[in-house]
Amino acid sequence: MKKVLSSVVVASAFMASMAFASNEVKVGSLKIENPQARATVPAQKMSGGFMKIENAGAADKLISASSSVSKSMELHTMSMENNVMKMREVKAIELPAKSTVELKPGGLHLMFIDLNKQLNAGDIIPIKLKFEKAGEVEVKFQVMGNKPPAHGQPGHDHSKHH
Ligand SMILES: [Cu+2]
Repeated sequence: MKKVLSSVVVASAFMASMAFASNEVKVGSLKIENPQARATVPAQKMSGGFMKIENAGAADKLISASSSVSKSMELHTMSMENNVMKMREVKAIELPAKSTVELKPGGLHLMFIDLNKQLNAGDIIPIKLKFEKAGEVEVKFQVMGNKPPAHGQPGHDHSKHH
C-alpha cells in the first residue's frame, strides 16, 4: 500500500493521507471503515470492492450497492467448491447485532458489473450503499492495487477472480 502511494502519487501524498484519514463513514449504528476497490486494467469489466462494517446496534443487512462507474453492482460471496474458488451473488450481506463484518478478497465483496471506466490506483469512487435499517449512505472507495501489467494482460489477481 505504501509502495503504491509513493510511486504513483508522490506529489499528492498529503492529499492522499487526508483521504485516508476521512475514510470512515457512520450511518445509524454502523461504521464503515477502509472502503477500497481494486484497480483494473484497460477493458476489464469487473472489479471488487471491500470494506469493514462495524455494527454497534441491532442486526441489519446490506441490501444493495450502486456506483456511477459501473452498470450495476452485486453483493458476492466467495467459497471453495471442489478446490476451486467460486463466487456467487447473495441477496444481502447480514450484519448481526454488535458485530463486525469484513468484506475482503477471498470472501464477501462488492462486485462492479460492466465497468464504464478503468479504475486506477488513487481514484476515489463514490458508492451508494443501502442498508435495510440504517438506510442509504454514500461512501468514497479508494482504488488500491497493482499497476497494470506492461502488455495489458490481466494481473494474477483478476484471473483468479473470474
Ligand atoms: Cu465477485
